[in-house]
Amino acid sequence: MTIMEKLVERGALPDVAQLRREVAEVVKTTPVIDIHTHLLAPEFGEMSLFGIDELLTYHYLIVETLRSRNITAEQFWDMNMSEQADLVWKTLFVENTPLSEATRGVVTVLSALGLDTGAPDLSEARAFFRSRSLAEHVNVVLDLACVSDVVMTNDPFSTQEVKVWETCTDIDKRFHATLRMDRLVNDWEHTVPRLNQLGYQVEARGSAKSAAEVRRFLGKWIATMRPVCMAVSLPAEFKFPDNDSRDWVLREVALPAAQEHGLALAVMVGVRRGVNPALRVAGDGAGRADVTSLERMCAEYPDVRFLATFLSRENQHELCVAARKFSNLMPFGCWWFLNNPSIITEITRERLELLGTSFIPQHSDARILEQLIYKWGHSRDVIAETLCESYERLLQSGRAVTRQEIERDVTRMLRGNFLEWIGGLPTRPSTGPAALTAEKVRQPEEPDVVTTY
Ligand code: RAT
Ligand code: ZN
Repeated sequence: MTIMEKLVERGALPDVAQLRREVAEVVKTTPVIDIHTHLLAPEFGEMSLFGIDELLTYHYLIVETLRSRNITAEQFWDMNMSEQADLVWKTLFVENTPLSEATRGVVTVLSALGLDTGAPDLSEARAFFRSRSLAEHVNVVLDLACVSDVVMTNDPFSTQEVKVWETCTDIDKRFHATLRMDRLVNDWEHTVPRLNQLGYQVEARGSAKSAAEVRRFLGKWIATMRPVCMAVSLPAEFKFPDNDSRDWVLREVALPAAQEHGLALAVMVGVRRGVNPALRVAGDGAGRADVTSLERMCAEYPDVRFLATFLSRENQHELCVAARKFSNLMPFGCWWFLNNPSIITEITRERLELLGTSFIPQHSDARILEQLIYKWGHSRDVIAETLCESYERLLQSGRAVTRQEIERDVTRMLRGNFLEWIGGLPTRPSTGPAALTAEKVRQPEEPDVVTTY
């Protein structure tokens, strides 16, 4: 008996066409845990975004509209949301062909929901979304996207969000929190007075007492939100170690909190905020970062589990190499400007070659509910194709895989690695606001700062 005959006897798939079909099916039907989104559960009310107007005014599409139309950013921002959505539709979908990834995404969503992808205007789509109940719609979308769990981005300084955490008794259990650290880590100067207003005695000049106070603040929010992890975006020029307030907050607050509460820290490196401020939420850019800073953090904090993604294409290979050196480092996702089929293909290939299945191939970064349909649909196609190539190469080398092995590999990448990293999904108590937090939440009424995270 040949080796291949032995493998076939054990259920392996030596036929390439069949292998491809099985891989495509497994990747399509394995429910994913979406480890980074900006979605909020329906209980967050108007902060939970869905529908055609939200889809079309997604910041990725705003910049594309401004490139194809003779209109200034100021003129665009002066319009109301439905006028903006009408203009985006007319510009990118009627007068131009929706070839970019973000425009094709809208097409994928419309066709999944049975809506006309070539409509002259938005009346049909608007009527459709008006007729939906949000609760039912969430189920349909999660089902179509095959997403079992959504990880939100939660800002403990957002007055609007805090009100919900304070009062809502039962937040949809499929939606999990992330404690977002950007304001603390990246905007310490403005965060100090805010913490003081909230009753925490913190001074701008870092002291042991200040650090303890901020950790007390985090402890309260960890008890309330039960986050799956903490997360922070970092600029392209991020250095570790450094002599700035960011270094102090990381060393004295964030990393000790990760150790104390056993929480992983997700770092998203390489953003250049406000490259073109006139574009507001759409004005951020990308820059090449220094992966050795992350390596130093992993080496100094071996007991902290890091999830990491870099925004620059040029950092991807170094990230894979760093992950080979540090088993407390988990690469994840193809972030933001990298979330395009050509780049996802390249990054996923590279990761498979260097790390096997020990990485998390994608997150959606969805801000609007229905984006889950396209972001996962498009990424799954690429992940399946890339996996097929790897299995085919393996077959050429003399090892055929079984359907069970394909399922094991895909499940590991789409959910297992994350679950293992965070030690399982936490459960939130659902017995009412009093149980959510021991301490009364004090939030002065203040308009929320508009952020891109
Ligand atoms: O992808 C995005 O929508 C960006 O605007 C950012 O929010 C980024 O993903 C982040 O989390 O900072
Ligand atoms: Zn994001």
